[in-house]
Amino acid sequence: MKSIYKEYNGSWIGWPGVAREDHTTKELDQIDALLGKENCVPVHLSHEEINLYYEGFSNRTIWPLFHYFTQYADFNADTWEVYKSVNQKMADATISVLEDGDSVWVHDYQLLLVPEMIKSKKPNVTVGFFLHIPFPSYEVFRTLPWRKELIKGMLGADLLGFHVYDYERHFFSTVRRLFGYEISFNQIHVEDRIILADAFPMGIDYDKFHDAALATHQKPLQEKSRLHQELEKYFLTSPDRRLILSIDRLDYTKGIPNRLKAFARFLEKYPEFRYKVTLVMLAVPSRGQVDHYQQLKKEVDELVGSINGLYGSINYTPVWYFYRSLPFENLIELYSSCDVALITPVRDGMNLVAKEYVASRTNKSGVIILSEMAGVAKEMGEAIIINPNDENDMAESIYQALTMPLDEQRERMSFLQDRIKRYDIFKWAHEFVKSLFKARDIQSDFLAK
Ligand code: GDG
Repeated sequence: MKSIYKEYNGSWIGWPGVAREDHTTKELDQIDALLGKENCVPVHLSHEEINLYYEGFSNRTIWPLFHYFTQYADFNADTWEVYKSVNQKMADATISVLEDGDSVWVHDYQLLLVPEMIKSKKPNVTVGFFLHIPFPSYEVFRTLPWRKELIKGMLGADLLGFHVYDYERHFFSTVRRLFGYEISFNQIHVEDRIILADAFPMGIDYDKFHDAALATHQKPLQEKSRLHQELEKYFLTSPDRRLILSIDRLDYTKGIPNRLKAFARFLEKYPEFRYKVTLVMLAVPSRGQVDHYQQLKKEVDELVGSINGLYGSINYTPVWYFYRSLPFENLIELYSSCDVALITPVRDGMNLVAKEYVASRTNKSGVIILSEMAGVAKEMGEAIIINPNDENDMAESIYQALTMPLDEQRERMSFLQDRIKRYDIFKWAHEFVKSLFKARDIQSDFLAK
């Protein structure tokens, strides 16, 4: 987003990620001054707001509900109140730097009420909104006590963006069922306003990943990171060794236990691959304050332990498990060293890891096993598409990936690379901004009639 807000001479408004009480007034002033130099407008939050708004309503209610984990969704009137008040704070901070004729782009599920809060005070400002997670089916969304308020909030936007058409379709049916507004093609008619909705599959900075992967290969051995040297040694010990990669935030939507169980099933069914195939699993700590995340961590730790206990030996560890985040350089080394990417979310708005893996495969080898529940699956017909709830099928797909002829891998990867390179992050952002201006023009034509 950096390039976009600089290109349009914009301001970046948001929470700087630290609690207000943890800093003195002098430190906060220094933070504000530094951010101000970059045209960033900080909105400071207290511990209580972070707890109830961010960890509370955002991550204990909207996140599980929108990812179809209805049993995890906590419907709590206290967190809802704070969600509203923090959204108002964000809207007020935005309004304070807005002038008539400006455009605003609001991002994601933490700010669903902000579009309407801005629009009601600044009707001559064009508001765009992009949702980075799925929008669920109405049958799931309707369980939320504040369903109408959230939709009203989103409908303050002139343009609503989703990763894929399915999410847009669910949103339309929700709007129709809750408010009965007329919808034709991708336009929602709300009294004297026309609101546009569209799918914008988010891309990545393709060249950044591709160039970094090329640079990694070209480095002399002694300049490579320790991780990379170890990876190369691993392959040297036996040429038929293979690595399968798994990278996510440790989140229950990512299907990490499903993946581990499928890998165990694969080792059980195909013993000839034991000692040859290792699953490299990077799980980045995330939302550790929320209980469901703590339970997931325990489940994953136990599964890794049991697979390594059952199939490991003194010189073979089936799962290399990293519970931490790694620097970008190591991420690239993993992407470019692993033969297979195993990406099995049970729900995922898009999933950028799949695209980053594709961009990093400079020699065009490599296979992606991809859940049909990820938005990215719509753009990746050349991957091996699986249902993450079908352990047997996933185990078979691991076998298929590891035995896929190189020519076929290259053919599939070429198609994927062309597509992901063409619709990269810059194209995505420009397409959104272009549509936002179009939404503004449609609205003014409509009012002029
Ligand atoms: C949400 C939606 C949607 C991961 N580990 C490390 C690291 N990463 C980076 C990856 C990738 C990003 O984090 C993860 O992005 P995803 O898209 O896979 O998933 P979410 O975080 O859940 O993102 C998702 C996305 O928003 C965008 O709209 O695709 O569906 O859930 O970029 O590279 N980066 C570094 N070290 C790590 O250890 N440096």
